[in-house]
Amino acid sequence: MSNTLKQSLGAKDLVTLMSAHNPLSARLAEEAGFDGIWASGFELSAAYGVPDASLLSLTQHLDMTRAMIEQTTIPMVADIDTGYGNAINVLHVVSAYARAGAAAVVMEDKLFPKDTSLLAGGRQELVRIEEFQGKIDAARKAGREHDLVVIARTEALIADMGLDEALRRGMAYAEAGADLLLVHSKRKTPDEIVAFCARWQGPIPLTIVPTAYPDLTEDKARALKKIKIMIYANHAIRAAVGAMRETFAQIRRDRGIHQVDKQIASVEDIFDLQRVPAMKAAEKKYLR
Ligand code: SPV
Ligand code: MG
Repeated sequence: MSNTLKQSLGAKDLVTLMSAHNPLSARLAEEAGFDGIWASGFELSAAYGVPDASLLSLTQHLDMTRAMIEQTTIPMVADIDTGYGNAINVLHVVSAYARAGAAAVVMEDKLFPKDTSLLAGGRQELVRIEEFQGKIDAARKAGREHDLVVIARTEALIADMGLDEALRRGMAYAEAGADLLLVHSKRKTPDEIVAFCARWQGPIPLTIVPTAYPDLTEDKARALKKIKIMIYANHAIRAAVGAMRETFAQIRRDRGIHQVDKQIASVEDIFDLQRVPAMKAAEKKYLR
């Protein structure tokens, strides 16, 4: 089976992914022209109103990822957190995502249950390098039949273990067969990632998540020469929260919907996003 993410990685110098937490947000990301969708664990946790701390089940995340895949045509990159346990869990989990049609999985080297990466004072404990290499090997095996891309993610910088440890882990994960390395940073400026890129001599390209250091634009990422994927990891849910708050507050202020009606998406817009025109065409054809 051909993997459309692999095609994009071959054709483009930088692949951009936008987060989504349901099929509607995934469809909007596709409409905006991103190369793929990031099935974010943080966003889905937030959508359920719970912390991103291994509280959602595999089934909850997998079902939503599958639903998003069914309603979009661009590649889906699934955030599988720690793989829900050890390498045996990974065999089971990655096989399920591959069969659901994910183009790639991102698996991080934190201990299960994890805590979210950008939380000040969060629990950031990493598993041993050998253990994570086994998990990467298991992910590769489980995804091989579907040509799945395996992205190994190190949280060494998130855990304040320093550049040397991040580089050591990155190299070990490349040796274990990861296709790309995601290196995550919580610094407010791009310096740490820029320094990592300068020292990275591994055989695989990098993936970054610039949430904490928004000044690192796509052009700047390209200029670093080592980055192949850029993930905008939580901008769907943050945009949605901002827009809903504003609209709800205005309705309370105005004591009615007369002002907001022209400012928000029309009902017809939602019909289009639901693919109502396609249903109408099908009615003409099949309802007899
Ligand atoms: C996510 O979006 O779930 C991520 C990125 O893994 S972060 O929240 O920054 O850890
Ligand atoms: Mg996540």
